[in-house]
Amino acid sequence: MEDNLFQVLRERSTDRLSEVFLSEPEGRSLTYSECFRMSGQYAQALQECGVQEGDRVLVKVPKSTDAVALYLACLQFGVIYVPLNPLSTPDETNYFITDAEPSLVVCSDEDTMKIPVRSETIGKESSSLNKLASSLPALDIVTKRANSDVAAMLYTSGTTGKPKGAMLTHRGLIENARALHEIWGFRSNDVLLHCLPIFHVHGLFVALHCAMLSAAEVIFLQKFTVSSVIDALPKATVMMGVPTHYVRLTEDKNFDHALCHHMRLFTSGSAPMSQHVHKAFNDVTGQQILERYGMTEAGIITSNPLAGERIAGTVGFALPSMDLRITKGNTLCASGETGTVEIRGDHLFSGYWRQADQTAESFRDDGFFITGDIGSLDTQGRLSLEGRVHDMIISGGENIYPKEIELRLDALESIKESAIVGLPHPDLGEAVTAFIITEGIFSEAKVRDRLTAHIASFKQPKKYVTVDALPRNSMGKIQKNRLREEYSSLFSSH
Ligand code: MLC
Ligand code: AMP
Repeated sequence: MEDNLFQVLRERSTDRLSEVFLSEPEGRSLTYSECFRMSGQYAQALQECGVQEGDRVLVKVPKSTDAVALYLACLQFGVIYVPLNPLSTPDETNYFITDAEPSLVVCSDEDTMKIPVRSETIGKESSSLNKLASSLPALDIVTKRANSDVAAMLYTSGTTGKPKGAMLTHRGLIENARALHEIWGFRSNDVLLHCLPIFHVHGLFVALHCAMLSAAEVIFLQKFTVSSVIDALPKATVMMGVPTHYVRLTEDKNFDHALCHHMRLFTSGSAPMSQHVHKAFNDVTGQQILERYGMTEAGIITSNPLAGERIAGTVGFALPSMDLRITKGNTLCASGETGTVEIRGDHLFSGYWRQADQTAESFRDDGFFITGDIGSLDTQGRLSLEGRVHDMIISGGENIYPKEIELRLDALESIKESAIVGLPHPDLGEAVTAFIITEGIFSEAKVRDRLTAHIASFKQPKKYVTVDALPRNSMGKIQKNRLREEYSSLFSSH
């Protein structure tokens, strides 16, 4: 039974069931016992809907306490939780449905998309799954899971532009949660300020599991806004964010030292944080952000220390349970040398859903996973990241793959050719930029409209730059690095 993540999370709150788990500043507060009752009822409801152990349940809903309870219900009942960005377009959603073959899709009542398989809604008392669940007794038993059983599947894009489902096991999630809980010193009187989306590993696993392992309170914000974070900070002790959150906070005149002096920890990750932002945050608050590095396939991989020196520009040491090495081809790099980051450990995913070839390609024979990140280790074992092998863009902590957008643009009559590049952006870290060669009459508004039907809004190019030709090397390959260099100040505020 120890092998079901739900069991591990529930056990930790045995003595604290009447304590607040999720408190929404504008809404209700749920205690641990209320949340587990809700998840037990959702687990019964899943059963009523014909969902069976090992099935996939695809969940495309805005952030809510219901969504958290549904996640826990899926764990408890032994079905695979597949969260989607609620901004996903019908095109994107249909791809995920075809690929994951869920036996149930859960969306919000506002979602007008026609779902080709059984679907239910949550989020309101009148939503179909809420109504069904509230009419049922809570399931108490927890489905036994084996080490390799998959708890959740999160889609992560690929260089081909087709997202792949990373299968995360109960065991892997338990190990990562325990390791983080330990190294970040979580305790029951912590109050976690939760302003992240809950369809990524960061907001769903890293943040929630750390708090749940101490049965601590979570201030559950619907989304990140500077004002809601400033309002909630006085009650919090820990905040987890992406660099864009800290950039925006630091720039606000109401954000100051007094607001943060009681905080014991600010963590950042999911995207690189510049030394400038580290320093600006430190100047305003007197606090040193703890930067850590993770990815969907592995959870958190490295972290700066809680006690001990946190160095801006490095992502710290490998977690105790993680082996990490830097390689160039088949050679191990010496300290200081730059190469590909490879990792091995119990936290790792068990493969890409129905993609045996892609899974095999991402692992070495000795079990190391090739992350696609480039970095170097110093003599003490601190990792510094220096880029990525593939031309993935990270905008505000969201990953965007150029290929997916280029294929859409190239299919339009007014665009002969395109190259999508991430350019430095003071707020988002990188901003999606389209370099295009136009044909006939080009209208940016029309192109945006056409893309809207296919790709989620956060992936839309922030700027279109019309060029006569795209720079190419002697093999004919577009030299995106030249575009990145030449246009590096396109978004700079100065
Ligand atoms: C929203 N928009 C974005 C965007 N987020 N555009 C570019 N990049 C983004 N990240 C667009 C919307 O599509 C919308 O477009 C407009 O901005 C306003 O939407 P919004 O929801 O009001 O945006 P905002 O609140 O400003 O969101 C920005 C943000 C958010 C940074 C607060 O994106 C965020 O919380 N990001 C966190 C992502 C995260 O948790 N990543 C973890 C990945 S896990 P329009 O056209 O409709 O106006 C991982 C592993 C690890 O990487 O290590 O953790
Ligand atoms: P995802 O596929 O959404 O899980 O994103 C994982 C990627 O985010 C990693 O492979 C890194 O490229 C990047 N990432 C995560 N944390 C950091 C960090 N602290 N600094 C730089 N890049 C990071």
